[in-house]
Amino acid sequence: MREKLEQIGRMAREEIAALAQNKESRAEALEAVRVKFLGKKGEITSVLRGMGALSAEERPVIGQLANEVRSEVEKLIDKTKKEIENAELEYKLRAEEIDVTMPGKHSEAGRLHPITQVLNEMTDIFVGLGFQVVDGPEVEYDLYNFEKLNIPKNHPARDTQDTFYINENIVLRTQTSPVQVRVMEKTRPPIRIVSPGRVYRSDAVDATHSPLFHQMEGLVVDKGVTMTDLKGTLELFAKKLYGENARIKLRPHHFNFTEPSAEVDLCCFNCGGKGCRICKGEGWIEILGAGMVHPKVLKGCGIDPEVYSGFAFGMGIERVVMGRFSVNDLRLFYENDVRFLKQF
Ligand code: 2U9
Repeated sequence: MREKLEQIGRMAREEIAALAQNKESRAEALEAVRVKFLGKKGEITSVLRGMGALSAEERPVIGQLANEVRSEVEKLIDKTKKEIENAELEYKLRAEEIDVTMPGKHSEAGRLHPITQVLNEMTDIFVGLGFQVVDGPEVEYDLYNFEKLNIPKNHPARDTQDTFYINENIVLRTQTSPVQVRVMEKTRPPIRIVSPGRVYRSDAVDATHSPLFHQMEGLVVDKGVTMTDLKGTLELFAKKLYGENARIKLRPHHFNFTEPSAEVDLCCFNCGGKGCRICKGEGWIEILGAGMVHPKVLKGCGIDPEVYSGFAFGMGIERVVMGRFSVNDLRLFYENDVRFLKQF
């Protein structure tokens, strides 16, 4: 039995030492060794079980030897376990090491499209003047897009040459005015709103035309609103957008939805009115259309024109963006060429 125990001790030492070669799953292999020698059915336990057959003199001697071998194997296993754990931790720390001196990975930040940038800037100016921003459908009833704006059935704007029809009664909105109509129908004055957004016209694409473009319209309805309020508001807007020296003038015009109506010109920001390439020698650049809301339009939206009056204006955004960034071809804004868009 002595020899058997000494052999067990030797075998355990050899098997534990052999674990060093086994780089993978050393922890599991060590556990297997523990079970083999120290487990309930292990080698040492079975020797201890057989001690009943020994003589009274041999029993304590072999018992002591068995305990010594067991404690030696236990210690060896514990020591090896710690070594394995340390080695694994070391490996993990190395594998997860971050070299803070490595150059960073550059991720390019996106930016807003130039049209959105200008649209936001214009919207902010009106918000600063107490206007609310409203949105509405881009697919509209012709009732809201034309009829309620005093644009009769035979009007050229209604022609399929100019307007995209979904069916007889539904169009892609050609202006954002139907948004204002919807607000007037639902809201009691005072009303002070702007409606920025996409609009559609059946135009052939060229440097200054696109079947999809952007507009911002505004509407103010209250008691005692006059043309003076319109001019003051637009003058303030022009100064905020083009700088304190900006000047505007109103030219008589005709729109079905406003009476009187005007086109509004901005004194050329390039030459100051002398005439140059930008303003085509005129000294002035047309920037928007405006007028006093037609009494028929107010009435059609449930607002009494005897009590209330209002002014409205509308402008194309692309023209402002082109002027701002000195771009002379509208198509560039829709081609999504990042090399172009990155510049703004
Ligand atoms: C309601 C009543 C009146 C909106 C207006 C204009 C004048 C105008 C054009 C500018 C360039 C369209 O993009 S463009 O081609 N717009 O000239 N728009 S007054 O008048 C309204 C709107 C809603 C209920």
